[in-house]
Amino acid sequence: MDMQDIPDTDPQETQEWLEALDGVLKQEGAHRAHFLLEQLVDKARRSGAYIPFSANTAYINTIPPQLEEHSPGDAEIEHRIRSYVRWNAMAMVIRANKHTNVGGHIASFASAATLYDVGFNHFWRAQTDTFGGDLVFVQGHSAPGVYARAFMLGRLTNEQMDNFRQEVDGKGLSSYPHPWLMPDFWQFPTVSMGLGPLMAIYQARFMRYLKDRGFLEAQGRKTWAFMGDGEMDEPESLGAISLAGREKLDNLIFVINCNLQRLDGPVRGNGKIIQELESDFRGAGWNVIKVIWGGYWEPLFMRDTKGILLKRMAECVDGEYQTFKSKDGAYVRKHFFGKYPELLEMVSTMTDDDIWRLNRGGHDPHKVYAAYAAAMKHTGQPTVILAKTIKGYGMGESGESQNITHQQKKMGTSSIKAFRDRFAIPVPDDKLEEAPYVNFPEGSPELKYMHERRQALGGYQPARRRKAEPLEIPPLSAFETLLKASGAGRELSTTMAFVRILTMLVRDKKIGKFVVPIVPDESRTFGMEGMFRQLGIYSHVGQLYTPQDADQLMFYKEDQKGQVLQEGINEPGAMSSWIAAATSYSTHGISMIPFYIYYSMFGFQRVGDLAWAAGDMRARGFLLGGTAGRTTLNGEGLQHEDGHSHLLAATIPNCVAYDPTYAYELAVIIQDGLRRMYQEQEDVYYYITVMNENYEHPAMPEGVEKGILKGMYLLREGKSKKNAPKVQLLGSGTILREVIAGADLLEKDFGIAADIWSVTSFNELRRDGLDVQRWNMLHPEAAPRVSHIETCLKDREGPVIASTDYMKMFADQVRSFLPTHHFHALGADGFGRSDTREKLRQFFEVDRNYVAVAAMKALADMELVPRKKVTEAIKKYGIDPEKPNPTTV
Ligand SMILES: Cc1ncc(C[n+]2csc(CCOP(=O)(O)OP(=O)(O)O)c2C)c(N)n1
Ligand SMILES: [Mg+2]
Repeated sequence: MDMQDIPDTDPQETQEWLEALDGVLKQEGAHRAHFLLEQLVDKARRSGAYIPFSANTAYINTIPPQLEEHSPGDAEIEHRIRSYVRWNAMAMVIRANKHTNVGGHIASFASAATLYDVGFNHFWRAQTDTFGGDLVFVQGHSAPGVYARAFMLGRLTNEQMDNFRQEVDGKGLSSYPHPWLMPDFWQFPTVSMGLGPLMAIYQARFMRYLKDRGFLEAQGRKTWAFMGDGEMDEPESLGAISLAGREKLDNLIFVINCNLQRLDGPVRGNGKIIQELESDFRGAGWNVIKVIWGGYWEPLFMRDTKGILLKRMAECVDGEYQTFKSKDGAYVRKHFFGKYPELLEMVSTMTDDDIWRLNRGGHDPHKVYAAYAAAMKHTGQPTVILAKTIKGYGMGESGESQNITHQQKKMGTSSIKAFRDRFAIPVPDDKLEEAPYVNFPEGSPELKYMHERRQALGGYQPARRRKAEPLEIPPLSAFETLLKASGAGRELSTTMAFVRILTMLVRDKKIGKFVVPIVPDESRTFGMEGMFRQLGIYSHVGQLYTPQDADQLMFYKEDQKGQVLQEGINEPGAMSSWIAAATSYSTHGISMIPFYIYYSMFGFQRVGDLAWAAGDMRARGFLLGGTAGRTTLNGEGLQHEDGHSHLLAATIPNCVAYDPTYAYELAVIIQDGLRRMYQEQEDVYYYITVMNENYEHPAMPEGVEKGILKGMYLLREGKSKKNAPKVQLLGSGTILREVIAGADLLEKDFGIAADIWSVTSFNELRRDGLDVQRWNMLHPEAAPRVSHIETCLKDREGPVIASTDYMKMFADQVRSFLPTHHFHALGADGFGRSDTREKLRQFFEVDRNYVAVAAMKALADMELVPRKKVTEAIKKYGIDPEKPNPTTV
């Protein structure tokens, strides 16, 4: 039963208890009262009473006025600054949309202006030589407010402001925070709702990891994350809050701008988003600070001795609160206070304007300051500030508190005029329509104040660091054992080869300590459990128990200095950890080398949007898609067998993806990745698939390193009698081995010479090919450039047949660079299923037999062999021509 539903069967007794509590509160204070109440509840529970936990407090500010810390700032100057920022943020959207239709948002920042202003003026410390800086996740579509302030500080020009959302010519400003587009300014992309909150939690956790491992000093740095109340609908927004609570991340502060609206309408019209979030966060172990009411309400609270005002505030739902602020003081008097005669009486001496002025907490800089100050001091828990505001604050009839406000990019002249008057902006009537920017002149107290405040906090924000000290990368020879043949009968998978490489890397004197192995509860799947003991699993509190396997060599060791991040069954969290590590060069000036290994199916498909954000953030690190391939992970079936992660990887412009077959290829790829990302500091990241099929690995042939990196090299030259037809066979990953077997069949059964090419990256071949094609199109009279794949195949005879463990589209990517070759791609299209590898490869038509048949058919099409030879091959290899297409069964 809800508290409100329990009837008061003995009001006099209730009164006595309340008076007793009042006495304690007055004489001994809130802490003592809290203690006694907890004792009472505890006693009742121990006596067998069922008293369900309520995580909610009253619908009032968490910090009572007498405990508010006061801002040392000059409130009047700050008000003027904030007013100008508001105006410029609005003006840049209006101006950009006068002659274009690029869009933008006014209402969100209008509701959040005070929340940002107080942070910029008093709390957010910049990165300096001696201080690491606070990390601030700005709500994506509040970006205009941040630009407006930067403009007033002289960090952005008039021209840039006018080119808001017009980036192509290089003088514009990004629609939202995008490090890819403004690499010196924005640190964190946030506009895909939910990713900001999730990534912020893991940034805070990674900051602590770096401190616990001795990379950073304890400086009291904070991660601040701003988000909308509608954004909290995203599972990603709330999905990791228990981790933050459990790990007691007191370096993390969430500010949720509760303007009660999202894009279409109210967030919780029939409820209260602040109360809902309060219980969510409190239940997850957070310190919750509600900033609901502004200072103008205080005289009314003082007179509310019977709690009727509080009762009214508690019963009113968000839908009503929104409607009130879309009307006027008279409406609020009638519909809010008018419900109870006592309340009407309470406001009888107030004018409608006075009633209208009763403000919300998030618009009161004193309340916001007090909340931020309390959050900064709070220890042992992360803090969430739930600030109640008005969406479209100041937009008046053009949108204030209206359901349409989110997408307003234009305002009528009368609204602009009202905005100007409300915030006292010095723009004359005849200029209103063009909404000119306003600035404080050089030498003015306001401009001085703005600069001084930032100087006191170490410098300007936002700001992003592009590079860190390069690392000294081991040469390829460091991986010598992997460059040699594995030896007769010594079979291993590329996953095992990867673990060997990783083990060598963590032992490297120069870079070993920077390596961050990350797993989502899959270490044993990939044979990495040896690292538990060797490196330790990171845990801020160390290990508070004797592990079950303590007597074993490779026991489950948790350690405050542990290097491995074991994220639990949580791919989005593990990916966020990887992003934090992969951007550490920028956020902390320390290049970390994260290797995140997971089931390839639970990679891009599961966390694709985070992978996209990682590209935007210029993340540098390695993603390892383990147990990859539609037919190689054989027994796990439809949900596990990945035949498309490479195609998804290809969608990310700076993700470099490889599908290697042999240990030496893997070593070459990882060594060069380290060089590119940590020595040359290129803003790319790697996706490498590794498999669980065991086989022998040959020694690296002479001179193939460049080809491996470019995407293909000649593995074996076809040998056959003179004038025999020739084919070019391409393969990647484990299916390369089927291709080799297919070549043997062709030679043995039909006397055909097959050259075999190991294609380590169809994705890279395509990028190179497209680049060359483009250049040639634009330089029609110059000597044409030649792509790597053309260089490899242009003088080679015969059709080209490719087979992979991925969809046909994967190999088909290179088709257009071979205009004169007959090209045929085999691939594993369709839903996977469990069976043996052999059966699966037959089912998906990517095995040796299909390679041979496809080659024969291509030769027949080119009239190099008679058609009946193809039929003969089909028969010989036991293929049923009427077998259904695997994509349809
Ligand atoms: C994943 C995702 N879905 C949808 C959107 C489109 N979108 C942008 S803002 C917005 C509403 C945001 O509401 P809220 O979080 O309450 O922020 P406010 O503007 O009210 O501060 C939506 C749906 C998005 N940016 N990202
Ligand atoms: Mg909102």
